[in-house]
Amino acid sequence: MNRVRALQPTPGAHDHSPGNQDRVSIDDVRALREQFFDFMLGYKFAIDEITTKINILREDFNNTHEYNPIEHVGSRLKSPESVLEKVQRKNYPMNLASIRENVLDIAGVRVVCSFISDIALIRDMLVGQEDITLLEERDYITHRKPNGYQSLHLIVSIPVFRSNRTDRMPVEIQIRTIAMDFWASLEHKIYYKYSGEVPSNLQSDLAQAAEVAAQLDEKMEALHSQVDRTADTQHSPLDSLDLSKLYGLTADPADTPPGPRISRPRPR
Ligand code: 0O2
Repeated sequence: MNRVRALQPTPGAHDHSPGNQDRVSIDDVRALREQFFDFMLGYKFAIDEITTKINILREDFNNTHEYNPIEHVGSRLKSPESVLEKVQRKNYPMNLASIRENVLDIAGVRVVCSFISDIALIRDMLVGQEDITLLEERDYITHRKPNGYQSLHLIVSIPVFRSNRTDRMPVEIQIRTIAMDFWASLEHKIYYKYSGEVPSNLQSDLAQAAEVAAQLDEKMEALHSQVDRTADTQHSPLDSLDLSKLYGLTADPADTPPGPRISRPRPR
């Protein structure tokens, strides 16, 4: 296994006392740690910015269209070990400037949608925002990976307003359906269990499962658009104006007339 190379200290931060040219002092280590913490904090703020944007879209979309295309939003900040492992694997120079320039997935946000058509919807709503710049796009849905992986990956940059400066930070946004997410999380576990050397029978089972997941997505999409067409014709102009959600109020149960609970067996 490769050993991760150490991060180079800030130039000029060495202990230069005689005989100590190559030794790193405790102050160097402390300074490096603070620098790295500040560096990573910027990515954490970038995740917060993107997550807020997605939550706003979710709430607004729900309000405007009475439909919520976002099932789940998750995020992760790449661990220092994974950042350093990637720098080493890709042979990038081991310093903060190089990491900033080359490792664009330190901040990661994952959006899980209900239907395939929601993916483009979310993508366009995010990329269309004034302060978001699209840096890179990888469409693993149109071009499924050989192992079956499907997802839309965007690398975007957004401004993060710090106390003394504004930094434009990259964020990797992965957008996928529930079925794609289900597949990817299992494949991820299998991949790590076998340290990347997945036996060929499992590989072909995974590829088959990815095909089934893709077929399920298509089927659900078709059902969804049928239901959508029906719902369009069933809107009542007498719908009441209910602002309770806006103010965090819930209806007083005393206002609800008691009635029998009717439970119908679900057809099997
Ligand atoms: P984690 O734990 O999700 O952060 P590289 O980082 O070099 O491997 P690259 O070229 O930067 O990859 O980007 P790529 O392949 O477009 O996307 C990398 C990320 O996408 C991975 O991050 C995974 O989250 C996801 N991904 C890509 N391919 C697969 C796959 O085959 N299976 C699964 N389950 N996920 C995949 P990390 O950092 O590897 O992992």
